[in-house]
Amino acid sequence: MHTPPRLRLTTLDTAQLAQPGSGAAVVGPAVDPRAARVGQVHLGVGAFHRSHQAVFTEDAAAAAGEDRWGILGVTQRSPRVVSQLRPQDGLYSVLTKGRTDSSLRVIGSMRQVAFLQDESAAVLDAIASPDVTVVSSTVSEKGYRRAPGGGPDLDDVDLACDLASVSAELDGPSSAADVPARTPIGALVRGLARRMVADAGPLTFVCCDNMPDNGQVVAELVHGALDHVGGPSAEKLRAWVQESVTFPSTMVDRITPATTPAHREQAEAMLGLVDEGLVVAEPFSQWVVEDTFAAARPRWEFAGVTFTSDVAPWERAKLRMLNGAHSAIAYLGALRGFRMIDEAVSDDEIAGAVRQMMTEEIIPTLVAPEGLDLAAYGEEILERFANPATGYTTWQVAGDGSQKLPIRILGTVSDRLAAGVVPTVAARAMAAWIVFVARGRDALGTELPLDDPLAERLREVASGGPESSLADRMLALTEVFPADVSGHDGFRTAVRTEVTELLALTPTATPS
Ligand code: CS2
Repeated sequence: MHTPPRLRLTTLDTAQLAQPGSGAAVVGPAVDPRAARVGQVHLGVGAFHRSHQAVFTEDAAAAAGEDRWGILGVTQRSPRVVSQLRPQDGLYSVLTKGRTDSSLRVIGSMRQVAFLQDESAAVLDAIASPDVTVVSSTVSEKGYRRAPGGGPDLDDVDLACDLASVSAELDGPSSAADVPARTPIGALVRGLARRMVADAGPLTFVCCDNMPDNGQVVAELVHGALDHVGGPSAEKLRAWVQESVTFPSTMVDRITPATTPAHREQAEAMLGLVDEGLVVAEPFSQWVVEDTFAAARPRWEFAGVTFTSDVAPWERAKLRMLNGAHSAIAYLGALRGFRMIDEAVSDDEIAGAVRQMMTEEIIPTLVAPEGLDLAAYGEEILERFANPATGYTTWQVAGDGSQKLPIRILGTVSDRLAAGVVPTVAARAMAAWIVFVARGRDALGTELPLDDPLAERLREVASGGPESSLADRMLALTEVFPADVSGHDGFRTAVRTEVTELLALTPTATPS
């Protein structure tokens, strides 16, 4: 069979695609990729960044007629994205899948890609370049290497190694400064040191991960990390960062499932080119950003981004309503044997429970952001989840529960307990996670993956005693449950009851 050529600048020229906004189902970039210079460095160039911020940045640059907002996308976990995008001159497409229609758009804003471990110097130099005034990140909750109480985890060997190299950056060019950076925060701090030495001016760091007060979280990590830098110029660096670097908080939202071979086939048929960097997303896309920039930024407001002086109500509503519901559906659905989120949400019992959690347990803990009707927001979220074309798996959302659940569900639980009410549906969702971890298989007997940075510890605790005390053993995990939640008798009882019920739903493992 004839394989079409790969997407790259030359084949893009030949394809002669329509312009975005033309209404065509397949469109080309909104900017001329050849003209765009790098003005933004992004740490964590996974599917989400490519379906979300990179598109907003491209639209903003196009609307403002600016060619200075190309992106250098950095990957730190594996070189895969580099091997997908470099042979394509940074080009990739976003396949948008609504309930009935699909459309495809080639994005031209990703101008360079780098694998941190191998190309550390280029990344640090970019952070130190006067052309770059924005560094952003999507490295997932666990990528920040945060200590349980906040601040940098200095027991993390990679982060400690990065911080040990900061003073070498301050001493100017030396062999120590050639040690590859290993972590996002480490690369940022080293890059900032290089930037101060180069006198390249102020910079804004835009965190785009699903964490409350995400800007503040990174600010604390960076300032905390700097407290551990020694040497004669360390104090100067601390003062410079304080003065020259801001960390606005953001709320980001676009469902971006893992790309499957079927998506690739569909995209190839639409584009007539092979795209190894393809990402898939739902039509909805939202970005709310705190307006505290230290230097120039893309005119994202031209691309539909909301700027506000207070992102917190937006962030909290999104994390608790959308992500909280997503996680609840993922665990309850996976245990029942549903592989897809849309299938799980079409189950009346699951949808009913999640709707009840939103209206009775989550909404009372929220202050509605201006112009947002929370009840309608909840329904819109359930509709987005029910879009079968999006194709998100329960297993994917179920990953990293130990990192996600404290943020997504336990905040609601704390607030409801403080108000004197035991949130029983949230207790069921937490119980579903506990049984997901402990049983490791669904109602049909299929094995469930435990993809979590604490997997080993979770397994150890889950299997460390009889089922009758499973709920209590898991509730005692201080890495996950805050004391006000685990110490609450009413909540413990609710979780115990739900765990017993859910255990009865799933068969025990057959000894191998
Ligand atoms: C999801 C999110 O994978 C997950 O855990 O809940 O990534 C979700 O799809 C996005 O936050 C939507 O904006």
